[in-house]
Amino acid sequence: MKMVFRWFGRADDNITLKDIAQIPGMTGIVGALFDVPVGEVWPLEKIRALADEVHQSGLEFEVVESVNVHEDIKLGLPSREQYIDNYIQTIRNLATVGVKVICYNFMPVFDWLRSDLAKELPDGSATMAYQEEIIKATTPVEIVERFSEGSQGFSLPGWEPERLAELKQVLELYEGVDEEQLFQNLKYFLERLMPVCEETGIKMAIHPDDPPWSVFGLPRIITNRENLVRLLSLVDSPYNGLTLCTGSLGANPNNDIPAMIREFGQMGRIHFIHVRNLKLNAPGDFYETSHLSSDGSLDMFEIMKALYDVGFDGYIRPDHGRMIWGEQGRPGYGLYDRALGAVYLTGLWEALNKMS
Ligand code: DNO
Repeated sequence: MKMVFRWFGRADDNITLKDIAQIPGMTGIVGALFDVPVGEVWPLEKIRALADEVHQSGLEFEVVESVNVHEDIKLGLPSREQYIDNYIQTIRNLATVGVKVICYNFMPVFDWLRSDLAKELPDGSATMAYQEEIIKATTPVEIVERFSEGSQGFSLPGWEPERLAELKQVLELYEGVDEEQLFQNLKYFLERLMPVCEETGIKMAIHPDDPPWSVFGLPRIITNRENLVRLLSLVDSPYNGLTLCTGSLGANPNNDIPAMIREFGQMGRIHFIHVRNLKLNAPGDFYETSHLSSDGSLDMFEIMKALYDVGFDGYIRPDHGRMIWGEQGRPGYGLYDRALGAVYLTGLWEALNKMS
């Protein structure tokens, strides 16, 4: 496995590449161009500049998260053709600088969703939380406002202002789209992409829906084992794979994460994994914890063991961390707690390796 760390770029991160390179065991960053509007081609010169900057710090740049998918593709509108052509050109440009995996998601309108971006825990740290009853009592417009107020001045991944500005119209467009239709639209998208993925060697790795159930009446399909099986069979190619996110899928206690890792890992379809822990209070009520097994509801040893047993050789990153030690950072993406998480996961891996 290769341990990597998400970085938002020099212009929009409180963390430097030097900070990241100093984390023990870190091999590379997970990056993106955040100033290209969703749907447009990522220019080669900009990608190259980012890659050069990362390489100069002694880190690799082999994973992109995310190349976001334009809503017209998810909606299956005729205008999707142009956006898919653009996506394909972006894949080609990313391959040119050595990118191997693209993480993306197919969640209508909203990406990850929380009711609280800074819930205070008894130890004084701050974390992100989700309570279904709060979400149910909040309108989509209010949630967008809450995210922008709670973002500490940072942009939040997946919450692109230009898309959310047209919230009402976009939500209306989804009124006729159910889960079945969304699957068909995903299949269409993947079928168009696969030849160029095979040609360039870039693997597509879909991120699960977070949380893994419908929000605001919108369809969500990347939610459980059965739907993941269906997704992989939409196009049965190793280039159609997964970003297995333990925290997203783990919000539903019926999702057995180690079992999923074993099943999909054996098939060679997990290209990237986000490892994070969370504490489930009740269905639809959770908050994110440190990565440590004993702090949350997920067993990190069992997760790492499943990865180890299937011979996982893809990319792994610590996922959301709490704000600790007085850090003022992008919610979920500070330096300290994620660095602790990374080293903890690397330590579990070392133990598994030496015990085997
Ligand atoms: C949130 C992230 C997501 C993820 C996208 C991938 O913190 O896990 O925004 O990057 O869903 O497309």
